[in-house]
Amino acid sequence: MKITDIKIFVSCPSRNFVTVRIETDEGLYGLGDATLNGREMAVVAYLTEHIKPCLIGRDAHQIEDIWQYLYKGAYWRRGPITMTSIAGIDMALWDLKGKAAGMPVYQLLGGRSRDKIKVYGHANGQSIDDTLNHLGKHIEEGYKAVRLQCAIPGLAGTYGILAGKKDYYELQSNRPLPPEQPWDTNKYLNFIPNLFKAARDQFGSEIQLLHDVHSRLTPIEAARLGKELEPYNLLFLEDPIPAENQSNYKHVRHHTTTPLAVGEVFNSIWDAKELIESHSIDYIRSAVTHAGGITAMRRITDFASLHSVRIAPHGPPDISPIGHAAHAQLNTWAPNFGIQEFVGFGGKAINEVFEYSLAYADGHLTLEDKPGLGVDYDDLEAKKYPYKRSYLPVSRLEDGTLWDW
Ligand code: CS2
Ligand code: MG
Repeated sequence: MKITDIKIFVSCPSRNFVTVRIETDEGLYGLGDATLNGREMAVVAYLTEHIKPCLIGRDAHQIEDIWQYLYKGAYWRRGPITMTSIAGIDMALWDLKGKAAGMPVYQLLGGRSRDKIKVYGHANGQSIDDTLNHLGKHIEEGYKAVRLQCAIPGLAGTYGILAGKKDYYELQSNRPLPPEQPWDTNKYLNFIPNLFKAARDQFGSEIQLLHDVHSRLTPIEAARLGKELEPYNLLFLEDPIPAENQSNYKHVRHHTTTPLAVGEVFNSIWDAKELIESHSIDYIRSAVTHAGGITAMRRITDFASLHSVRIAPHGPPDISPIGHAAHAQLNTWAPNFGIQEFVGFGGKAINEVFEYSLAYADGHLTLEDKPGLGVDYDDLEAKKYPYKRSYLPVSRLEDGTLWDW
């Protein structure tokens, strides 16, 4: 099965998505997600200029060799642009292999380990009451696990709580440059335990709760937060500190029994190696779309399982339904699956452009058995939704100092 063409599409049916379509001489095509939020066009250039010309004419069945060729063969290894580009190609090749075999990708990985995929949703609000109302709605919809984020009193704007009100695309409609948000660690640390206390007081101990720090703390601050949240029994505390220094997680770990999760910005197994080997974390949150595809995530998953670490793939709205479908295939197989982040697919336009065989019910996703990833992409329909330049915000302290993500 020879690769005859590789098409790269960019569209914005509510969010920007980069979609890879590998075409073959057997008439089959495979689809992959290569979306990197805020850096979409850099990935498009890498795919168009540096990957596509090297792959035309190769055997689409040689997934491993193509992965090694794009990773080891590039000389300049790793990095988000390279690894997201490799991911788009790798996913499309797994989709093709599944279609050629007449089997869903999870069968090729080793078969089904579970019937359905447990997910966590996001509850956000401008106040504790607001956030708890949103949590209540999730519980009514059957969610067994929910992430809580709340506006920090005294801070004008908090990342992650805009859902249902505005998103950054709207915020930027007249000025497509990175928005800026204030950050104050003291206000944050003094407030967050109150949110979780209120949630447990109102909803009891059954519902699993999570929280995302977005890497804003130092190790000792994260240790304090982890300790103060222990009475509220979180499923995990996500990205408490930046992870460039993998050994920093040991400090947090040694001070608290709150489980820790990290990995959404990782782009290779090497970013997680020490964290996993030293069992400094409980969940690895890397995404198929950003960590080099299914081939790479299968390796990360197996490596993590040796160290009692479970996978909890990053599932934001800035991963396309193709990336979510790849996660569903991986999660159906992975013996050490933990939980999947899932906030829905954001509406009508997405559903006109993408087809996928995933359905939410009662706190879980189920995957319909279809060959490959079980997805499709309508490139003509997608033309109605052209790319819109957009950025994630940056954080600054009150005195103007640029702060960590
Ligand atoms: C978040 C994301 O889903 C998460 O856990 O951290 O919203 C993240 O900020 C975005 O995906 C960045 O593109
Ligand atoms: Mg996160």
